[in-house]
Amino acid sequence: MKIVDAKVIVTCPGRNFVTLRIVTDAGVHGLGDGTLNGREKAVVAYLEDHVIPCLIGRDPQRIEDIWQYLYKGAYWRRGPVTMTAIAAVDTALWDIKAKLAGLPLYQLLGGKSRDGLMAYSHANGRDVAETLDAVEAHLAVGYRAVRVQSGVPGLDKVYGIAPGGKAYEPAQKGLPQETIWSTEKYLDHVPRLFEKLRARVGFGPHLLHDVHHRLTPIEAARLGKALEPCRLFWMEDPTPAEDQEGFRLIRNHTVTPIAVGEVFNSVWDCKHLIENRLIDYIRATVVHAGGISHLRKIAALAELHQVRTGCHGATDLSPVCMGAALHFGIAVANFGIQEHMPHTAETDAVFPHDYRFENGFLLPGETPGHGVEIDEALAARYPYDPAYLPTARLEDGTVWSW
Ligand code: GCO
Ligand code: MG
Repeated sequence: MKIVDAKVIVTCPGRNFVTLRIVTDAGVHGLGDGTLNGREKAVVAYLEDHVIPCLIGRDPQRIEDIWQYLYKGAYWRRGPVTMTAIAAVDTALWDIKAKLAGLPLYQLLGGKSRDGLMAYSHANGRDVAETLDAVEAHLAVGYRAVRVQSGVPGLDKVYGIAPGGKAYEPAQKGLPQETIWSTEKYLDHVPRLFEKLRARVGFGPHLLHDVHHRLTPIEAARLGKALEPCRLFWMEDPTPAEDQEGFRLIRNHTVTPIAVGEVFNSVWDCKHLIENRLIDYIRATVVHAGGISHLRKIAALAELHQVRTGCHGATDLSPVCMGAALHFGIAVANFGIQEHMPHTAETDAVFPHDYRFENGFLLPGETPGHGVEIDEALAARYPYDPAYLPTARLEDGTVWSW
């Protein structure tokens, strides 16, 4: 069997997505997500100029061999662009293999380890009152776990908050926006928010919070400690994870569980944190961490250290990634939770899929493959529209992590 064609499809049904479609001489094709928010065209060029020419003529059934060939063969290893491109190929090849077998992908990964994937949604509000209402609305539609972000008094634009109660979408059209950040204002606000929240909803629902890389280790330790009485499911990205020993300092001070890894792209980013038991959940996912093949290795290492998965699932990961992540999550032994930020109706129409949300859980479908397709004619009606994630500065003008 041979790969006879491969094509990159870029579409913007509200936000930009990059999709790789691999075609075989067996009449079967596969899809992989290759979206890297704000840097989409770098992956497109990597695939079109450097990967696709090397794929034509290869046997699509040799998934691991092609993975190793693209990783080792490039000489320049790792990095978000490379690993997203490899992920797109790998996901498409798993899709093809499952279609050839006539099985939903999770059957090839060992079959179901559970009945459904507990999902967490995003509740946000401009102030405490609006945030509390938003959390209740998410619980009312069945979520058992909710990530909570709120506006901070004295700060104009804060990560995770949408203007006017709309669904939050971090990337903005045009050049990157600048936002102003104050750690002091944030640290004063967040513990009070969660105290009020627990008083309102009790301890039944799981509550999560994303710090989004903006604290130093000692500040994160203070926040984790202050939040202990509120028993969070996790505190995410408490500090930039390049400084991995910083997590030991956080760990030494708090039992609030820690989730990290949405910007990781290989097992080498995860190794120290997992082996030293510095985190509880690993957030790497299919599209940015080398595809199903590589994510399985990350999860296997995590399993040895009782770290569970918590795959990134923001709207900048396309339905193709979500479909693949659900097949992975239902099969893997150490699943923890799955992020769920529903896509817009326009995006769902471009990417018809068979996964669904039911009663707080996400469920992959039974269609052979990962169950997500692309309507190319519809996709072509939404041309690429440049958009960037915002940037952040401290109140004195110093560039900070957004
Ligand atoms: C999350 C993430 C996202 C990222 C986004 C960047 O936890 O879902 O932090 O909101 O900011 O995916 O592209
Ligand atoms: Mg996050």
